[in-house]
Amino acid sequence: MTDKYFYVTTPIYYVNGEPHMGSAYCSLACDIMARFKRLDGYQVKFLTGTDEHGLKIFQAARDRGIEPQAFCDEISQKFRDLIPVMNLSVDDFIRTTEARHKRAAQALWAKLADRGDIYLSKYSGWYAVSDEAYYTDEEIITNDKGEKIAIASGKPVEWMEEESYFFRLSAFQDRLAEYFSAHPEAIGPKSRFNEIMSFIKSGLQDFSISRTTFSWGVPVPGDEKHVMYVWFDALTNYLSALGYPDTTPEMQNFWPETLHIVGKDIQRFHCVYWPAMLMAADLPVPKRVYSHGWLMAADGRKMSKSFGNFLVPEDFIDTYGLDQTRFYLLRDLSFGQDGNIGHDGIQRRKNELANDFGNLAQRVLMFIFKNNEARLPKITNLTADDQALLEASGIVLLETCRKHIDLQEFHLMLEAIWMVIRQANAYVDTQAPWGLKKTDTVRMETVLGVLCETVRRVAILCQPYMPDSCGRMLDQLMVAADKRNLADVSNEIGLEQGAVIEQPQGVFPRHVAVEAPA
Ligand code: ME8
Repeated sequence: MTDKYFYVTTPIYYVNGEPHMGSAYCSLACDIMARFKRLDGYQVKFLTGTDEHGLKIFQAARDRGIEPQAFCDEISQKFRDLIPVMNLSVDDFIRTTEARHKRAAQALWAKLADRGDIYLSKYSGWYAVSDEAYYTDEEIITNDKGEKIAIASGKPVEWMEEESYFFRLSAFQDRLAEYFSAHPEAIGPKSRFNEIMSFIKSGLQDFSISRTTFSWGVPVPGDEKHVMYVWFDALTNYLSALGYPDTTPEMQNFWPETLHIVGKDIQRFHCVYWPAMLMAADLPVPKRVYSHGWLMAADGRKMSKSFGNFLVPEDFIDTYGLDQTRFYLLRDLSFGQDGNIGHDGIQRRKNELANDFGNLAQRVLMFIFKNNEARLPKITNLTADDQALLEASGIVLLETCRKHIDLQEFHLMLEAIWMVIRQANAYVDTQAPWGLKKTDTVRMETVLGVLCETVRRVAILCQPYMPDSCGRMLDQLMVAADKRNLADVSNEIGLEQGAVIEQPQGVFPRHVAVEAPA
């Protein structure tokens, strides 16, 4: 049993609309982290779920004319349905309307209240329901229709005044600044670190954490006319799923071996409010929070449920394939930055997969099937060229991938793998194994063997991105199910030399343009 633990979480998605490419993108990145770490010998817990309280959800249910719980049940299920559609290796799905979550949120509240970090006061300010956030006078403007809107989100705001509990965030300013100065790796990408540090240093205000104007929320312990502010409740989900407040084995093992992946719009909640709440509860701060960029829509705005300008994963999966979609999203975009997605892009990347990786594997395996009695080749007497390729695809590549994955540099990891794939394709051209068939079959076998070994290693490393396709490629290479871990990528030859293969089937087809009907 391993003693390495890794806990990766998506944000819990609001159930005010159905899942779209933006939610799929974040969940997919978490899935790649989870799969990579499992292959690297970690015990992994991959958590996702839905955020179901607050005024926004209450109003969405009312607009549909159904009870909030029934509304949440229906939309939450759609997020659950995304799991098989995207082949996400989720271990747990949390809903904030579940008893285990309410219990955890109330326990955390009670702990903070006991310590004197929660107090009752009055709140007034500009509230944007769709952001579930208050804004100051400076943070709003009047638009050309005469409506007051939040500058940051463009969403309408209204004046609200209510009795509210506050969390004493101001008391944690110095501790947060000290903590992050000592642990810069706790916030990624690097560019976001400075943003958070200057926000902390600009002075933290206590923030309102309860509401009395509606009741769709977790009741505040000891004062049931208040419900918790949805963000207080929501952030706690990461602990609820581990069994907090009990000292469960999951709490002990997975906290704080945690990576929260979130959109950049909610990094402040995760990098300032959440760590302060944890510090107040005497709990350690998550190892890392990574804020990714946005998928932008063709209209130049963020793809979002409230703008209704989004694509859904099926728009790509049905046309181009699931693994192609997974590959495309993380290969084409730089994860920390905003980016556009579209049909031209995915067609190009699907063909890159087919031409570079698929074609390499398919022509080598087909040649072996036809010309080497379908036996995986024997590798003998390595030349400098052989060694160069084997070294490039061994430990060096594995270490590069580990480094990129730990920084959530998915596109750089794939680029590093692609450099090896390109090197392998160049090696095919220079070694011309097809010609050796007539002149030197021993050398031919070595060249084909080095290529199969390279494909084996690359397929192992690409499994987190394209689990199904790489699995099929490894099947064709006769790689046993228990020999597909990252530890099986080394400078040693792992190929089952001499094993008999079945007729190879192409794993990565090219994109075929469908003619418009005449
Ligand atoms: O913020 N591009 O939920 P949410 C990329 N419930 N990612 C996008 C995206 C886009 N266009 N649109 C959405 C919430 N996302 C809270 C979170 S966590 C304790 C509570 C992704 O449904 C992005 O990761 O509005 C964002 O953080 C997430 O969807 C949740 O958005």
